[in-house]
Amino acid sequence: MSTTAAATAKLLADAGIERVFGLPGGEVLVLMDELRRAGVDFVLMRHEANAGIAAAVYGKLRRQPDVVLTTLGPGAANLMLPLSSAYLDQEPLLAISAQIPDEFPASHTHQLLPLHDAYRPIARYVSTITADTAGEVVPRALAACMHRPFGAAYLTLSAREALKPVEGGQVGQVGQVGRVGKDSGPAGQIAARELIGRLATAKRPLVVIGLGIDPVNATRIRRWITEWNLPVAVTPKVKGIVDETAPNFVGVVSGMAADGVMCDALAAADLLIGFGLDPVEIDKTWHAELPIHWILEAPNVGGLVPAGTALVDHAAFLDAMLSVQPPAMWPSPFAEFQRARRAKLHDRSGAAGVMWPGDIVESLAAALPPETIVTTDVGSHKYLFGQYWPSRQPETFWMSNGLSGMAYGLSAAIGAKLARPDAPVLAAVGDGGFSMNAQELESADRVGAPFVTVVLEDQSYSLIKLSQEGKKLEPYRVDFRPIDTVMMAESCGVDALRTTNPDELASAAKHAVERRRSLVIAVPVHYADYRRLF
Ligand SMILES: Cc1ncc(C[n+]2csc(CCOP(=O)(O)OP(=O)(O)O)c2C)c(N)n1
Repeated sequence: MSTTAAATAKLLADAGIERVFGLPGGEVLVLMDELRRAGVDFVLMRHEANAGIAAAVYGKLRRQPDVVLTTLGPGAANLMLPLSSAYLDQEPLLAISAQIPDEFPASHTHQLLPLHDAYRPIARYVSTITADTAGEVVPRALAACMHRPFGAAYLTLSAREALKPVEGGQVGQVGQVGRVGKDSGPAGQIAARELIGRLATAKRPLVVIGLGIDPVNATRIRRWITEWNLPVAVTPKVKGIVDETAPNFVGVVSGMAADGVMCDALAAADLLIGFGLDPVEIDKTWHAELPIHWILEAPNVGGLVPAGTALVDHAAFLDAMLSVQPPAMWPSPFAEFQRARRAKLHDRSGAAGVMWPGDIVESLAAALPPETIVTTDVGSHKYLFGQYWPSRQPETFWMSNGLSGMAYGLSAAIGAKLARPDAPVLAAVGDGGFSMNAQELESADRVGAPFVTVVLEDQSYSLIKLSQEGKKLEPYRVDFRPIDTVMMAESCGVDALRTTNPDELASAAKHAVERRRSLVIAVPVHYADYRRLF
């Protein structure tokens, strides 16, 4: 006879889920074992938050929600970060944790937290798995994650309920969880005609592509931008949707390096086209102040749709655009901004004993193939990579930007490498963020997810230090003593080196990728050098 745990495991396996990430407690062992029997691998990690981030990236790359599994109480409490990330960064993530059984005496408060109440505001669907409801609740949770904007669902299953028999062994069948259907009617063509009319008279149009574009439309939007030679900018989370080495690429908007240049470029446009643009990525308020012609396919985070905007099928819209000739020509109207953006990357300070941050990006980009997946953590280095890493292919750049939560980069790299084992993966992290979850290097090595990690060492929370200086505050509690990155990596079983030589950095990274080996490269930088890039 089947149990609730067995039924849950079968439902997940039948939905195409091949891996569950997590960190167990006694209360989830039965479900873990049923997952094993159902052929679903358990990726054991060293912190639930890291497991959740890895699962979300893994799932998004596989175009389905993935699962993070934790124990009750403290393990479940550690899910706040990945569930918040899933909510604000549009990632499909199903979290399942144990919970105290409802039938326990009311006086039993040990490890009892109001988990549903805590996560309901940020999860699309929250429920309890029981013997009676598993067949309905699990598929509903998976589907909720894929309802755009993608997000999180949260389920609990008590250890007692996990063992209960499921009546008749019937739990229903679920197919591969797919995307919710969208309107592909004439709205796309109407929107196309309207925009063509506006483009006919525009001198400085700028297409700004954001998180709301589905990468399945990458080929179409690339064709449109290229054939019409339209100036284009992107937000960090869709870097690679267009080729950033192409001449019509203007830059990355939303708070990265060179943001002043990018904000000036946005203000200089006479037609801003927000293609899937989601303000969740924007740390300033220009999205509400500048007139934007929105081309949205789904609501933005929070269910928000700008007033008067009709949702359109992006594929139908782009097909309509591609069926006509461009209504005008736009010969490099943003050239001055493109030059200013590039110039910052080479405005080196010459500080001794460190590497100029621009050289880190340029040497790695020259050494690694275009299909390399880059993940970043949060801090000054994120601004650097977000603006200057020349992404060339879709879904090759991963950053926490809606939430902007530290400790994302390493975990995201694990999820990315497991989802795309043939792609080289590079994680770029600060020494602050690295010290939050460097122990996951051991997890990565153990589960067969080799990647290159570059740790930009400046012994400070440099982004915060620069902000402190910018506010003319006293230097206060933003520096720390170094923890030896090389020793830390080696203690996790991963090769490591330290260098301030760009050629050595490039060849070490290239060699590690070719040999499919994990490598950590510590690169000393000067925190103040970042100021020159901002
Ligand atoms: C979880 C979390 N805690 C705090 C912050 C605030 N914060 C943003 S950047 C940053 C500094 C990061 O330092 P480091 O990882 O060394 O990177 P760097 O800025 O030096 O490149 C901090 C503390 C955050 N975004 N996320």
